[in-house]
Amino acid sequence: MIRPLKLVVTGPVGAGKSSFVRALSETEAVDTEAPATEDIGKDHTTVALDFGTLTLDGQPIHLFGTPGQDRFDFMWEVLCEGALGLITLVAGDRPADFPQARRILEFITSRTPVPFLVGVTRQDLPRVWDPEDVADYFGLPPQQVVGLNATRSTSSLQALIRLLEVIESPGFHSQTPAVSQRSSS
Ligand SMILES: Nc1nc2c(ncn2[C@@H]2O[C@H](COP(=O)(O)OP(=O)(O)OP(=O)(O)O)[C@@H](O)[C@H]2O)c(=O)[nH]1
Ligand SMILES: [Mg+2]
Repeated sequence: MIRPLKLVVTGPVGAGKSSFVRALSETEAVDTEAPATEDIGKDHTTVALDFGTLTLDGQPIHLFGTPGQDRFDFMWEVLCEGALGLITLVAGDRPADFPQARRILEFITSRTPVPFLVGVTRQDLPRVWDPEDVADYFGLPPQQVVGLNATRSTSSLQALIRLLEVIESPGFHSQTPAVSQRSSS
């Protein structure tokens, strides 16, 4: 049996992590949503993990989604153990959440350097940030940032394929570029 590839999806509250796992999973996705105990702008939030599976070109993939809230940051480390790739989602119409996306990415990649992609969700809505501008924000090459609609399986699959390309190509960042590097580039 081919060993499953472990991939993790993270990002701020409401970025589309659970939607992404649900859109991609060929088995019924496991979610752990519970009523939100603080005002996070929605009723339910992931409190432990999302889990889904799919097979791509014969390769089984195990997809783990993290919670978005800081108070569950211990789960970010637990879920990223042994991960071969990471996708950090951020809602393209919520630039106020970009610093939180950066904090999560830094938290994870400073402990576990891992090839990653940034996914800018809600591309189907008006007035969203382009992936190119988000790449600038993160100080990343444009190939490491992709736009998507996380509620759609074709769009989510394209993002997942891009992550696999990043994993296979040398030369991409597996740690978040320092902020000073960004401003000087
Ligand atoms: N139109 C549109 N809606 C989206 C997209 N991604 C997510 N949503 C919606 O945004 C809301 C939040 O999505 P979730 O998938 O629950 O977000 P999450 O990142 O799992 O949130 P937490 O678990 O609370 O951290 C849901 O109503 C989704 O249907 C997208 O790309 N386009
Ligand atoms: Mg969720």
